Amino acid sequence: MAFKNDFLWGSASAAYQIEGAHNTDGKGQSIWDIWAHLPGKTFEGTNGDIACDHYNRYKEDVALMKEMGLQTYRFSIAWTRILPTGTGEVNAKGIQFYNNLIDELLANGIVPMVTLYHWDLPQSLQEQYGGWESRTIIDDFVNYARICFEYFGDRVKHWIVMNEPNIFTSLGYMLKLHPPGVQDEKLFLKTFHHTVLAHARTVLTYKEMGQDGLIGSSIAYSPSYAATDKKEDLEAKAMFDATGPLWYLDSYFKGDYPDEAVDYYIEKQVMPVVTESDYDEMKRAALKCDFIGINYYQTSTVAHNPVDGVGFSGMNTTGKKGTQSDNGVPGLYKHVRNEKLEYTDWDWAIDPDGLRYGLELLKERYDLPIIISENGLGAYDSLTETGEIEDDYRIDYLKKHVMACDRAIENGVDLMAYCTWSFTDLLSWLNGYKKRYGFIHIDFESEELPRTRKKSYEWYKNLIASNGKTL
Ligand code: BGP
Repeated sequence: MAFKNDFLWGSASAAYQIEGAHNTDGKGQSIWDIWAHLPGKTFEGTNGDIACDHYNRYKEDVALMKEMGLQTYRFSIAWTRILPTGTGEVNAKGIQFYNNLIDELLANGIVPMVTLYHWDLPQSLQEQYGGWESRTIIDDFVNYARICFEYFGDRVKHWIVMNEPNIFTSLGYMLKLHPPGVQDEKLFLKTFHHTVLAHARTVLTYKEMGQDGLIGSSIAYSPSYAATDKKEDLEAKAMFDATGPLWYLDSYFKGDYPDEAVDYYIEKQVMPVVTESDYDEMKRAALKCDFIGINYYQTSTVAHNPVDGVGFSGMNTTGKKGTQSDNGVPGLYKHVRNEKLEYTDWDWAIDPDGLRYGLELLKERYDLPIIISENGLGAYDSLTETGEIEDDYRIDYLKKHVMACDRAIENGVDLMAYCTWSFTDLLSWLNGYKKRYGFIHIDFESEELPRTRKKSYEWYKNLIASNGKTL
């Protein structure tokens, strides 16, 4: 296999999806603490108030990681534990929690990989100035990041500034599925641009502080195919790429926006204000990024969509396979089902070779090392009569994706780490607790939240021990 000796085999989580303890030890409220309690916003009203209770059980969880031989654990810091209202006094108990977690990981030989922002914006900043809608967020974010670097930078050497800024801004400002539940394309592009600037200034700050670790951000990446080789489908694919993956990746890792998409947005009168000094900062930061983080779940197959064609018709959050209808942007493109691929119960395309293809495209366009910060299969898991979880489908999914990584490395991709989503089962933002991703099953019906190793746990353990050879 092509994995180098310092390759990191890991697994990932995010604060809101796992920690619980939503109002413990001085933590402030985040936009998700509020949103998940609004009627009809999440699947059957599920929320992260308790989640996996990782805040209180982190030692038990780290012990399971250690036993598995996990080499890196990616988790996020809840801004509201460090600064309950987003700015102001540091909350010592929040610092203490992450110090404890980091120390516990290191004591067990696990490299901490920290995400600074995994969607849980302090509610207070949303109320004060609309959160990501205002440029004020940039300085507030950098202030928060600087505090994290000061407290944790001596031990944390892998930093992911943003998690999927493309998802939280589009679902928050276009599709009305995430807080603040707005539909306004201009605002979506503006908030996304503010994430680019917050990321850029954070990267520059990190380097100016003389910190000696690695820093980047993670984008949700769906490489695309044209549905056919007809001209109109190829054009649709090109516009999907320009307004989608390239818009997100170029801004973060080239310091620029793709011309075709800029022209399109100017004509549509939704192009955000991007000043010369923004471009300058973006470009300087792009040169300082140590890696590209990608979360890979699926590819997109794209077809022509007439001006009176389909718009956004919702996502399958029920887990009933085949209920996802085509979504698109009228006049630009639509996503269609790819008959060559298998789909999950939530209608996500399963496409391991799409990962290899995507990694190679990234190598070609950005030529940076890459961290896969998420990849995994959301599925229903059930216990056998003897209480086991035989998740062969998950093993099969992960195995094929790891093989794709191996091929990409063979083809010249500098892949540093692979993190599965997720280590334990956890809360899915919109799909509740029944869509499971973990190596560790958690019985969310039981107050004790018991943890049980799944069959995939042993499989990943062996894979890590052999550095990928036991595929
Ligand atoms: C990514 C997020 C994760 C996680 C994952 C699975 O977009 O970064 O936080 O939720 O997707 O998604 P879902 O829970 O919708 O199945």
